[in-house]
Amino acid sequence: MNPTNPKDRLEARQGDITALAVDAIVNAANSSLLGGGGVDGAIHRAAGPDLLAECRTLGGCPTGEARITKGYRLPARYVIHTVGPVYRGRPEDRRLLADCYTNSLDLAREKGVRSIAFPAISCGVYGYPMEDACKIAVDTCSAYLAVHDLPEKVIFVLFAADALEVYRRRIL
Ligand code: AR6
Repeated sequence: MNPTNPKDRLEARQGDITALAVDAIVNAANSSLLGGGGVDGAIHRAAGPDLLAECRTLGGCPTGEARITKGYRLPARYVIHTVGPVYRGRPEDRRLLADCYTNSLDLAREKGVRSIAFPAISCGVYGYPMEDACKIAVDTCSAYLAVHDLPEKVIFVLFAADALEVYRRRIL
């Protein structure tokens, strides 16, 4: 157990997640794991075609679960693909989104990942309100870090300045 405040191991930054030289980046994928738009498209473009070839061997991924691949041409060693819920305002949306974070962190820890970066899962095409999703992301990761030494560091990477502000306020 790490005695420090888990929030000291959380950080929010603005930018493009594909540029980050961390041990693992998380992809907000769909259940086919065969690519798409948004951050998924950006990750596949930057990683190159070998990423899609490995994803094809995985047989998809249910909502809330996660799968891990290599990072290929990315600076990150691994990509963890997770499938967020399409937001419908149901109670299970919250649980499924929290599961995305916990299951991604479990896979990272199994591989000895020290630094991991998350995008705002479900906050684009899948329509999750940023404030609610941020609360779930920060609180779930914070609770996880309170009981695990790995990953040492979790970075939330936000595309937009207003999203960054929402995260910064929650982490303080
Ligand atoms: N770096 C960081 N954040 C990004 C980047 C980037 N390069 N590109 C977009 N974002 P979305 P979802 C932000 O739609 O809502 C795909 O087609 C974006 O501004 O990528 O989980 C999948 O295949 C937003 O805040 O993911 C699925 O079909 C956040 O990342 C579907 O979209 C997530 O937006 C998943 O939808």
